[in-house]
Amino acid sequence: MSRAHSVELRRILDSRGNATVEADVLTEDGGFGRAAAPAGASTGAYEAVELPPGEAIAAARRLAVPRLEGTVHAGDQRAVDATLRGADGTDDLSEIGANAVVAISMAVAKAAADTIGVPLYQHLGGALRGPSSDSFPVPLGNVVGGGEHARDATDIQEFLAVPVGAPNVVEAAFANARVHGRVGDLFDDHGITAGKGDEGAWAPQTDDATAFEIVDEAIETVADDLGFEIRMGLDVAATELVDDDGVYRYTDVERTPDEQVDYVASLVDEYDLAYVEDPLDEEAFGDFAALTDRVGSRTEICGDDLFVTNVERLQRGIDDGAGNSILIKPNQIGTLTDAVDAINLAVANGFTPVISHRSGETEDTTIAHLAVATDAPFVKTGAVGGERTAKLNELIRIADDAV
Ligand code: 2PG
Ligand code: MG
Repeated sequence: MSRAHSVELRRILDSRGNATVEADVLTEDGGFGRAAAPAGASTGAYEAVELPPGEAIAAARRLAVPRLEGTVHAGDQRAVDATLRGADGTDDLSEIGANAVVAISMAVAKAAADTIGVPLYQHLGGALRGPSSDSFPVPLGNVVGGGEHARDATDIQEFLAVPVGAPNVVEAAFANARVHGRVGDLFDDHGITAGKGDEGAWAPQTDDATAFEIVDEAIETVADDLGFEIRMGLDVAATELVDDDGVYRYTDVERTPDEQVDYVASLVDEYDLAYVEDPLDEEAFGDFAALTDRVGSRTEICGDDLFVTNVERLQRGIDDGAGNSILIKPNQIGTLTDAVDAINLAVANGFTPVISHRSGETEDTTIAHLAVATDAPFVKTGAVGGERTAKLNELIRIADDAV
């Protein structure tokens, strides 16, 4: 194994034009890794703490870098991440900042992979785990969105294309791009103005009901053209809709928690939804359980703000039957080890892990490798836009290695 020789940090631009943290790691044997932290807009209250990048970098240089350089073996990710946690000393990484911590954690993993000359997915998954051509993470493609990701658009944050019948990841990625294109044409045909939101999805000046009809039609047309099944998914991001009194406030309608459960269950039936993320508030374990009880046998009820990639919150969800799926965002919890622990706990308990980007992204492709390494059934990457296609194109390249 090779020790970390140097850890350098800098501020770079993310896809929204905000500053984020990038880390460069060099090992003693010349392995190099570079990674950058993404950032959320609809962040959960229980996420690890992101600091202003300048502060995070200064704190990391003072507290973490001296403990890593010349000391820790880059190939021992668990030891690297324990060192990062020890240097920070808080549960929510508020001393160093989860943005600096996750950038270093991911950059070390890449440097370790480079040192031994293997792809990152192979290093993360253990030497034996490679991609297989018949099992690949299905990309969830964001084709229409609003909420915190776009002004004057839908209340529901993300309408997703889910190409469950695609024969391989290449066909799946192109199917999502095609649905995105078809949706744009349909908005045009209907005279609906649509810009683009933070993740490249159309941000139409219309209501959720119209968006459902248009996405449904686009998916049906593209599925017919391509000859495989594509379904619809949602990220409701309901925490952003709920007020202090617990009522879900949409532009034209209010729903009590019980009505919200009924509404989402009716959407699952009406649109045959394959996936529903954060249909309820981040505190609403009981309502998640009620919804999962009703529709969990035919769709993924995924906790993002609910679980924040945190094993303690996930364990509560498992105990309560709240959801049957967990969104995995490494920056939500801070290290790759924590993210992998959440994936393993999920899989051991029949919960589906979904590896995810953030609305503020960079060209970093770590999540593509993490999805392949852990054999995750889904990866949420967006459908179009350079920082989104960076991940999709990396999945396509990885697929070339498949046996
Ligand atoms: C989400 C994400 C990514 P954000 O809610 O799932 O789509 O958005 O990064 O803004 O939390
Ligand atoms: Mg979400």
